[in-house]
Amino acid sequence: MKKADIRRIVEKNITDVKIIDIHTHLFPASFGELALWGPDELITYHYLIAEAIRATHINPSKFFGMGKAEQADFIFKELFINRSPISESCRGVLTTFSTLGINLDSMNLDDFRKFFSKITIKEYIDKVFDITGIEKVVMTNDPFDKTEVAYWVNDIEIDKRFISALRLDILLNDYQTARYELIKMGFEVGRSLNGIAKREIIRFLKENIKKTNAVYMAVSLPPDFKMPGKTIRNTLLEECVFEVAVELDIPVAFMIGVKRNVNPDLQLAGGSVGKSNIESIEYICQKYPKIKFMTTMLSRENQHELCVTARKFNNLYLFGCWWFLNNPVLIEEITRMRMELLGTSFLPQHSDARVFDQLIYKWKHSKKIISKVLIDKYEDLYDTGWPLDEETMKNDIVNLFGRSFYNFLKLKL
Ligand code: RAT
Ligand code: ZN
Repeated sequence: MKKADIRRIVEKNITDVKIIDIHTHLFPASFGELALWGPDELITYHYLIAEAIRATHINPSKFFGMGKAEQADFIFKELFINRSPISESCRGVLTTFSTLGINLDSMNLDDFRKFFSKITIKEYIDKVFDITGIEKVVMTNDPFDKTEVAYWVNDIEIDKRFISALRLDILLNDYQTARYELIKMGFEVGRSLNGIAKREIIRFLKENIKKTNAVYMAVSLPPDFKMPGKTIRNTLLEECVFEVAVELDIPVAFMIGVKRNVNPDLQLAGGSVGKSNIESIEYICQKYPKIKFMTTMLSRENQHELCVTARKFNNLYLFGCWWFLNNPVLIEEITRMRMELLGTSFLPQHSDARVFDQLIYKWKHSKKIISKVLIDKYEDLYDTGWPLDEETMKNDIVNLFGRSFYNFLKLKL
């Protein structure tokens, strides 16, 4: 192999690779209104809502008082027409449209909407999977979300490309609400978190994992999350969630560092970031070697110590550049650092897509950066005199885009 071949090999294999997107908020078409797609959903993504309210100083309640199409028109006019759409979220919308073959010259949202009026959601989902090379997406399944729960009935048809993950935010971050809901569902959880309540919560978790066929349990946590320590959350984690994780051999995903509702007026867009405590991760990985912990952290400041911790514990699997980290400058920095400290034993990216269309840009943008980093790394290897081999490089890429997740879960593709 010549040095000049490296770029071609990496780019070809990254173009062809099948992706497993391990954290999204997508639902199959059979979940009705929960399956979001199309330009109005894309443009009213909460990342863009935050940018539009900031740029225009519009009163948030006035903004949220508008209908979906009106909100999309407002954001499009303010962020795309009155200003250059250079932020990552704005650029994402344009990458999505142009990849779909929509001509952007008219700069007219109504023209772009016409493309979507001629296609059904089922056709569109197939098209997006096809364009992106995505094989599977992992959903975020909230057992306390009434709209979603109503769809999980026996004969619900689940498109095989969608995998479930049981989300535990309400249970672990708002136990009083969860307890109230659990009682309504018929679980015996009294005022105190005693032996009976713990057994009932374990039963609840196991029933939901079975019902949805979940491949991992997940929770997003605030920056002040600390383990060990006497909190309801820690008791629930150590005495219920971890019990189930061991018994069913199912991983637990920790997404740490989100401050919810820093500005409640912004609704979903009102969440922020804070630096978290790495000792908690050291504690759980050390104390529970049999549990597989998937982890991503939201602050840039946590990334280096997280990589170092992953070197110490092979039950810790790092994934993705989450939310505010999903910007080119940070994806590149974090991916380089992870490769330099962990080789290929991590998963560089997940999309966090809420709207199908987002899969197109999130993966297109990330692939370009991961490709650039890999080319650099292989060129550095080449310079040592090491004989690079195309099959091994292909295998690295397949692992980085999802197979390592399947291996970690011991699942078959
Ligand atoms: O990225 C997002 O859309 C956030 O709002 C969150 O959903 C976050 O990804 C999460 O899963 O909590
Ligand atoms: Zn998410």
